[in-house]
Amino acid sequence: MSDVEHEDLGQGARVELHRELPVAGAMDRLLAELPLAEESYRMGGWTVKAPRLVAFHGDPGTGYVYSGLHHEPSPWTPTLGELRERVQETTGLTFNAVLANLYRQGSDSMGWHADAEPEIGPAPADRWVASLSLGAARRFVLKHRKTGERRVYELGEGDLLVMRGTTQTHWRHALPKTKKPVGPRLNLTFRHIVQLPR
Ligand SMILES: O=C(O)CCC(=O)C(=O)O
Repeated sequence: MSDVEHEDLGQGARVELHRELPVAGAMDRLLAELPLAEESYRMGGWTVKAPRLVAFHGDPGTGYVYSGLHHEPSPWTPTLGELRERVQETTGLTFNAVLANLYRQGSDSMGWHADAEPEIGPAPADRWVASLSLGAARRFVLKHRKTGERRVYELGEGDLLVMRGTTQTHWRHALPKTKKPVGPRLNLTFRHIVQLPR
């Protein structure tokens, strides 16, 4: 049984942190299973390479747009399927897609954003995202959109951070670069994608 910490961020935003889920060997297996690839996105008329490698997996029909690009899911791999089960059992939530991000070294990062695409849940209070960390520990930061208030979480191997309620409405999050020597970190954000009428 993992330890769990709950944090009420106000305005209906809630974070839940389950420490040290048993995930031994999962990162090595995922590095062999996932088609992790470089991705580019458009920013102010420029094409920019994302500073990380990415793979998107899920049930059929969970394709959606993030970073300005439409993504179709690859099928679940055996290890992703096992981890989805574990995350669902731990949180009591259901997930039908997962975005994998590989941060190869400290200069790989994720900029400020919220997972607030309508496909994550049209009603903001119903959105939930569970982020499972594997490999090297990195700092994950939440910043309130209006007040700039911050929450910093050191996330290591097996830590599962769940953002619930209106967290994506009032807060943005990022995985900053670090100058410290760090090994690779693989993060899995499990999502519940809702089919929107076309
Ligand atoms: O790597 C992380 O912890 C952050 C991932 C993230 O923000 C995302 O997938 O939206």
